[in-house]
Amino acid sequence: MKNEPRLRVALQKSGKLSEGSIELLNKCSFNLRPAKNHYLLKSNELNTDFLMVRDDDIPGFVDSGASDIGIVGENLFIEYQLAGHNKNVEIISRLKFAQCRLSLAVVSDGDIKGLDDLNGKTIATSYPATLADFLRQNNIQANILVMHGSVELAPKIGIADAICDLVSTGTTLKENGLSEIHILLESEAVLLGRKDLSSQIKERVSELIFRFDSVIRAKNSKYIMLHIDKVKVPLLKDILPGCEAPTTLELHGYPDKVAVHVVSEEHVFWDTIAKLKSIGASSILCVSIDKMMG
Ligand code: PRT
Ligand code: ZN
Repeated sequence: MKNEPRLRVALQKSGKLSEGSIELLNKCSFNLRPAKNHYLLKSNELNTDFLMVRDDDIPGFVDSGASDIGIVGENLFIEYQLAGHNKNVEIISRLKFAQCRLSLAVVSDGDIKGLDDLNGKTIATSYPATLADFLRQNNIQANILVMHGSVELAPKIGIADAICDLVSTGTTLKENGLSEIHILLESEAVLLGRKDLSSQIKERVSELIFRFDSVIRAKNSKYIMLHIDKVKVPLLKDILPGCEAPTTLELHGYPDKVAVHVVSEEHVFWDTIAKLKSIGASSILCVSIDKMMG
């Protein structure tokens, strides 16, 4: 183990991706405890070093070999590719957190109502390559003003007519008197990897992706157990997604009833439980799953 090359993973040090990245890794046994001035975290798990950097540096780190893999928002990777940098890096896994969208937004009570009205106007953004590509594809002639933060301020102070920025809940747009008029792309956190990883590193990356997938699949899944009349079992598949072929066990002393065990990979809400009860299910147990392996 000592002579093996260490797996290098680039993570965002602080920001909207850091908490989700650390939470996911810690559920995979890495036990990371990031601190303010720690830029390099070492773990014995899979012989891994974590490089804590700004997200903007991560695609380049992976591309150049400074790290083997890294977690970024897909939006940032698309920008990196459209800016013409991508040579040796690709998305190797989707991580199902930090969901957001890159949208065009305009002053809510202003003159711009649709895409056509953007001709001749100025749009502020931190994603100039993605915006330029969109404008080109839609035949819109607009100016791009590059800002590295506080993009929502631009229309207010008169330096732009519209913005192209990330939106999650939409609260920031609302607070700044802006309304979304078009979604350019949807994004989530992704794992980037270099295309020419050595076989030793590739093996560990595959193990890491296996662990990520086990945790991600388990996140929304529930293990459900219930008792029900045998004849009602076919009705379960309409209520519980994933219940086409449930495990059933006979209940001692109740020949017409069975215990049903099923993993549902979709959210189980209170109304799901109410529907189960309405077809006569009883002794319903709904259990969170830690990891789903295979
Ligand atoms: O310092 P560093 O360069 O590392 O971080 P950063 O400031 O460049 O990035 P950061 O932490 O803001 O975002 C990192 C990544 O998180 C993005 O590239 C996205 O992939 C993802 N992400 C998910 C978001 C959001 N949700 C998000 N809501 N990134 C930014 N926002 C901002 C958005 O720019 C806007 O200002 O949050 C505001 C809108 O949020 P709502 O909820 O009010 O709509
Ligand atoms: Zn950044």
